[in-house]
Amino acid sequence: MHLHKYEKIWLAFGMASLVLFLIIIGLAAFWKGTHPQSHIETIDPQNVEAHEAFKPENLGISEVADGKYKVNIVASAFNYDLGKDKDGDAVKTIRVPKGSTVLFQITTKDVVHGFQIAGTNVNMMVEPGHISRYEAVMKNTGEFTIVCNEYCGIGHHQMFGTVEVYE
Ligand SMILES: [Cu+2]
Repeated sequence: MHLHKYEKIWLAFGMASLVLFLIIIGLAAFWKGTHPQSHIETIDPQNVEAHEAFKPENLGISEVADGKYKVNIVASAFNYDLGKDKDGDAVKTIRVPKGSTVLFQITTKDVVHGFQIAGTNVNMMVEPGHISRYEAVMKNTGEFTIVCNEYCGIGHHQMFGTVEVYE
């Protein structure tokens, strides 16, 4: 079969772009750790308390095993509910030791929110009716701000929290 010179050039160009895209996806997934959204499990947004993880007493951080933690969060306009401390005040800071594995489980009662821990690989979209999960290893010490990166209304900029990773 005879192929015209220009046809060969375009075929080569097409194949090279495909290979380049696959390399970029591969690097993003395996080197940068980019992950797809994780909201496979559904939940009734009107009644998130019915789910074991989102009962008011189960919100916030809990140690699952040595060096393994679980953080349950309910997002709503314009707050991240991280549970209450022993004085009954709202928790605003989650503290974990360096190198610990933390599973973040989050859902929302109202509108779409974001859950990003700036400076880490944790970045999820939180949609009503879904549970978003991501497990991260906290490799670096410091204070990391939890920010909502999906515009959710007038008080959007007031939605934040802190993750403190200590030595
Ligand atoms: Cu927001």
